[in-house]
Order: sequence, then C-alpha cells, then structure tokens
Amino acid sequence: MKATNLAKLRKEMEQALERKRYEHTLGVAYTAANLAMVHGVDVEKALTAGMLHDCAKCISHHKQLTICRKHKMMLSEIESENHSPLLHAKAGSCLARKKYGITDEEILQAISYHTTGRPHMSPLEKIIYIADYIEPGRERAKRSYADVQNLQEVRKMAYQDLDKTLCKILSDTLDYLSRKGGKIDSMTRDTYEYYCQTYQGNRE
Ligand code: DGI
Ligand code: FE
Ligand code: FE
Repeated sequence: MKATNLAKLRKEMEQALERKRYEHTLGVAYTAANLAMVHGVDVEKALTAGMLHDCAKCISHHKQLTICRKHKMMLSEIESENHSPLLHAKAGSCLARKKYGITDEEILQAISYHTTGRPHMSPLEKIIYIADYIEPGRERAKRSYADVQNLQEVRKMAYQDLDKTLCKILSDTLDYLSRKGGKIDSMTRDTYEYYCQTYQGNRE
C-alpha cells in the first residue's frame, strides 16, 4: 500500500464516518502502527487495517446485513441479531474488499475479527484488536466499554506482551458484557479461553 493510497483511504473515512468515529479511527491507525513497530509487524498494513477497521460502523444495521448477505459472509446468530454491535466488523471486511479495494487477506481478516477476536490470530490481527481498545481517545468515548481503571496498565502491557494483553482485554470485556447483560458470542469466549491459556502456557 503506497502512502498516496493511505491518504485516499483517510479522506474516504472522513467522509464515511461521523466525526468522533473518524477521530477514533485515526487513533487506532496510529496506535496500530506503533504496536507494529515494536512487535515487528508490517507498519503499512497496520495503518491500512486500522484506518478501515470501523468503515461500516456508521451504516444502518439493515444495510450492514444486506452487504454481508450479498458477499456470502458467514455470520453467527448474535452477529445477525438486530442492532448487533458485532456485525459492523464483518460488513466492514466486505466493504474493505469491494469498495476500498483491499486485496490483502490478512488485512481483511484483521477487520473481520476486530470485535470478537478469534483463536490463532496473526500478529496483525492481534495488533488491530488491541489498538481498538487502547487508542488515546478511548476513555473519552461516551459509551466506552474499555475498563478505564485498567487502561493505563493495558496500554503499557500492549508494548510488552500481545497474548497477555489479549487475555486481559477479553477478561475485562466479558466482565463488562456480563454486567450489562449482553449476549456473549461463542467466538469472544473462545478467544478469551485460547489467549488466557496461551499466556499461561508461555509463562510456564
Ligand atoms: O467499534 P468499536 O466501538 O470501536 O469497538 P468494537 O468493534 O470492539 O466493538 C465493541 C463492542 O462490542 C463493545 O461494546 C463490546 C462488544 N462486544 C465484543 N464482543 C461481544 C460484544 N458484544 C456482545 N453482545 N457479544 C460479544 O461477544
Ligand atoms: Fe469496531
Ligand atoms: Fe473501533
């Protein structure tokens, strides 16, 4: 991805997203680039995936569903539910391919799984998942699901150990969802179990 293409994507996101979402998007793109530098991941790919990760966020649920069906995207029951907060990730991956011309499968997977995560994520996928949670604007977001008390600790951890960070974020997210009574997708739970085991395994 050339720098000019990135500038184009940035303009397209400015058009497609509400102001706050666009600012969050820039925060994720640059945080992902920093994490990529530290963890030896392709920086351009991290910028691109970060820039596009929420590209479908400001589209109605109905339209997100139509996009996913058109492109035969496999959806879980919870993703298909009305007003699902998960669907924009899958719809975003379809749009990134069809509308924004992304052909790199790793970038497309990072967009697809940025909300639930999944077991066996690539380093790029991990970085996007984590950058989405720790970007600088996160605690100012009105309905932030990030645990603001833990954010300082999680931010520091992200530059040291990706699997430990995933375990921590997923654990905080599951706590948040159970407090809020949100239905938990099996992918979110599987990701939590996988990365907490991986992290424990790495310590032994
Ligand atoms: O799009 P963003 O707000 O930047 O962040 P995101 O794509 O990570 O979406 C976050 C929301 O998704 C947050 O409210 C937590 C929620 N979420 C993550 N996993 C699950 C979930 N919500 C439900 N109901 N079930 C899940 O398994
Ligand atoms: Fe998102
Ligand atoms: Fe996001």
